[in-house]
Amino acid sequence: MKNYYQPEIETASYEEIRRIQNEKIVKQVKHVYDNVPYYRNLMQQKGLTPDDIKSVDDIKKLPFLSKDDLREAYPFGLLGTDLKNIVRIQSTSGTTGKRVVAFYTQHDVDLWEECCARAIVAAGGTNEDVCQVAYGYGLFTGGAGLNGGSHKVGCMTLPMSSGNTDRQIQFMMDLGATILCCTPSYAAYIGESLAEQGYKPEDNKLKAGIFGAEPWTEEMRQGIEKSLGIKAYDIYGLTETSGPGVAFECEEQKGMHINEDHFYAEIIDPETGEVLPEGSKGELVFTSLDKEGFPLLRYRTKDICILSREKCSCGRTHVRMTKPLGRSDDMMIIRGVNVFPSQIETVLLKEGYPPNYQIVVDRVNNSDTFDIYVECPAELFSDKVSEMQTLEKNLNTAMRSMLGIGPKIHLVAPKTIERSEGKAVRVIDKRKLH
Ligand code: DLL
Repeated sequence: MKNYYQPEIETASYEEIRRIQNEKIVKQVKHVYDNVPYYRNLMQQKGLTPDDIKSVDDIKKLPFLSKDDLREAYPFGLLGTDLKNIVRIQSTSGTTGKRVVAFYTQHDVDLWEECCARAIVAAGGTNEDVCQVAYGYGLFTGGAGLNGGSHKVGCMTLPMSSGNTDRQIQFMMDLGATILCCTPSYAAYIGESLAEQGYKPEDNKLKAGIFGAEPWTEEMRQGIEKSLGIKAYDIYGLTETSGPGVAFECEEQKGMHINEDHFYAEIIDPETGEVLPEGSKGELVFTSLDKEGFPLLRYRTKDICILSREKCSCGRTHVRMTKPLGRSDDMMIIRGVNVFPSQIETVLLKEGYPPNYQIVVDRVNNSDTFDIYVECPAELFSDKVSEMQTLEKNLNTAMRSMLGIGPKIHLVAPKTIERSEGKAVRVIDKRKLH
């Protein structure tokens, strides 16, 4: 038997989904125009009024929003309603400069949790399940989103948050968790830890995992499925659109269905902004069709992917997206934290180092390693190991306070980092995630 959380909408015909989207977009554009002066201004610059948007086909006329707009409008500039209607905020893992704060009304929280509930049911979840949520709780959207979805499905929810792996394992085994929600790298780590403690995959009661928030490969999926004895499902989302649950995998495990009744997806050429036809690889852009608190129109995710309307055997009709195949900006996700090379450069310059550096990221035993090689200015360079270690330690502290995670710093002799004649290669990402 097929399981859906909201069967009517999840299996609605293409025409029905279009009808709903057309109805919602007209209302939403008016809502944004009337309540978000920042976006009204962008529309006016293009000579647009809400009357110009009569269906989702007209969305392509609307201006884009990017992370830069979010930064400029921080904190309240893109708020879509009176603050008294807001019941919650969530935020990204970036630092102050890069931080995104998203606002939710109760309606928005319900909508978001329903999207997560759809993902849990698609992974086989029912009210008989025990759902262990090991995504971080707090500002990060992972814990809150899956926690809410699990409640809606009626699972017994274990609000573990991330970390404290021994305790995760104890609760998992003692309370008989059947569904695990966390990042894929943490799932792999939990798998390894279970094996180290002498458990075999069949010793746990887990049947499924819902893993996302960072890139992961098919090989990693197979490894996790084997070590935990489960089926591992991908889930996608971003703080700007609400959080996890914008798209999720079904039993086919072949791309993620986008919840199209809430989010209208486009693929654009990241250079020109032109909308590309179905099947093209490009940057994913989302328009939220019915959010009240943070109603972003045409938000550029920077995630590169492909959309497909190929029929899915699960019966869901919503368009599917591939895993993100890369990003059109230089953001890296290291141990779940968003890191931009520009932040690293800022720290180096502030601490008196030249911007000659190289970032090396790798994945060893399913966890990310993060090294930065930095040229030491001649006046600071010393042949005393202890002096160099002190410099490295200080730089590590400065990086940690900017990025939220601490890289291993390697100070190297002046002029030893290769110079480039074209674009400098600042980042060497060996993780082979795409
Ligand atoms: O990571 C929301 C989330 C939480 C998704 C839990 C899934 C599960 P942010 O911290 O705002 O939100 O980061 C969003 O993470 O633009 C992608 O680049 C990346 N990302 C999210 N899900 C996936 C995935 C959450 N399944 C950014 N595969 C996005 C690859 C993903 N990358």
